[in-house]
Amino acid sequence: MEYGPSVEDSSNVRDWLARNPAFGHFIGGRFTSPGKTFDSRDPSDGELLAQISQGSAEDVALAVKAARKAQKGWAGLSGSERARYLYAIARHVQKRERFLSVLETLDNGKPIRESRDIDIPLVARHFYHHAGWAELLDSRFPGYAPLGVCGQIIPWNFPLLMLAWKIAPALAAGNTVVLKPAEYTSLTALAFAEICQEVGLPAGVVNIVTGDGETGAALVASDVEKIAFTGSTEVGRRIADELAGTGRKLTLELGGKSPFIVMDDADLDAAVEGVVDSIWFNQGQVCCAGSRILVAEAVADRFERLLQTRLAKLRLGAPLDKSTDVGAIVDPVQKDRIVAICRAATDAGAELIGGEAGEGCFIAPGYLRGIEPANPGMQQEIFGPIATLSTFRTADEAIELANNTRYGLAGSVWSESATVATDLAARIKAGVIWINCANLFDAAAPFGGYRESGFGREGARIGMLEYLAEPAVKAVKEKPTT
Ligand code: TXE
Repeated sequence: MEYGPSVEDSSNVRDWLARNPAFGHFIGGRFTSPGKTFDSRDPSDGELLAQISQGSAEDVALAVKAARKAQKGWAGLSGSERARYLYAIARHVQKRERFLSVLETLDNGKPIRESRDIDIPLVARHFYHHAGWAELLDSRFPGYAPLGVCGQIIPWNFPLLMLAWKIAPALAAGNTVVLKPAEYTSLTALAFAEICQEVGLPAGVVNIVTGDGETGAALVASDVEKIAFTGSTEVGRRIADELAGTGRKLTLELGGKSPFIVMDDADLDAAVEGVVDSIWFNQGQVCCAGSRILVAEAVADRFERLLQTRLAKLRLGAPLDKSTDVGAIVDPVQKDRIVAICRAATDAGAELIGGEAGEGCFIAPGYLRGIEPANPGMQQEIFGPIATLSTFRTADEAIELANNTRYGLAGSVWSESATVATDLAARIKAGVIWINCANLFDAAAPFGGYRESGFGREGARIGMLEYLAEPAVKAVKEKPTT
């Protein structure tokens, strides 16, 4: 990859990788020796970054054992003692912000501006927020108890941020965890393990076992008290089947095909900028991406002209270049998937504007126009930088199109009228609705979906409840007084 003058310095990350050519798992506070390994590569140029261990069922069992051994002691600390560790983790993440951003970008292919300005700051914010919940635990959740050991399986689109969404509330509530990162992006989770060591987190409170779906399946089959999963609807369904009847707690955050509705009174320049944040951010590899743009017919031509002008200005390129808007897709397998869905969409009559597949893992941002509601491009999650564009005449028609999906994760509404926007927002069947904005996240705002987007919420008070066991109701029969 050719690097210009605005390329972020990656020398300290490369030194760290040179010192760590192969990683073991992080179990009981220490790194194990690497076992059977697989390659972790920079998707933008295929460079080998490190060897990652493929976790076996035995590795998972050792990690669960370490987590179980640590759990009573961790739960026995007062909430404010646990908060001290979470605050320390947040501060260490901030201290290593540049390092973690570069590592995330190298491993995942996302633009450095995004990992530096969005992913890593949100990671720190998530730990700060949940340190607050640890402090408040006894007063806000009297009688509640931690679940025990939580198994957590995360995807590759926001690797360290998804780790924070899982680990921070679990620890605040007094649980210990075994987390499995996605096989494409394990490196920031392993750097996070170092942070756990640096802050002196008691051994076994956080355990990280790397590997692919087989490692994940071993974690699901173990005797942990809860599984928290973020990933594909297909794997989520399999996990739900497996846990059915076991009484173990489960939360699932799965795919989406979220509507992005532009009304005829919307600020069109702002709405076009919203599309950039919504579907071209992170190469469209965002579960809540506003991937179906629905525009009022009266403003559709003007909106599309503005959209094309903005699209032409997006810079596709080296993820470490600070001027890059759209980086690399995480892996060739995912790139092929995106290309295949786009082909199915054009075969079914849609026209693809932009969206050319380039060398390696690059796909230019684009959108599908002239697309029918039943077209596979309109129904399947593309999980790439390709939106669909269609029009509607009335608000009722907009809602009908918006809800014509098996998913229900998010939605975005653009209108200058608060009444119109809030009315539409209330009629979209989705867990998160943004008005005149898109893809804004905060630890204090619960996140999660309905239908095939999964169930359970992450973040805020409701997210804490997903990691706590309700108090038992105790009835005492009083003796009659004589
Ligand atoms: O997902 P998987 P993939 C969607 C998106 C994407 C598609 C496929 O449409 O194109 O899914 O991506 C672990 N038991 N999303 O194949 O396989 C796996 O190792 C337990 C949306 O990467 O679901 C990884 O850690 N775990 C999504 C995690 O599950 C298993 C984010 C996700 O991988 C397992 C990612 C098994 N049997 C993909 N098989 C979102 N909601 O944001 C795999 N895993």
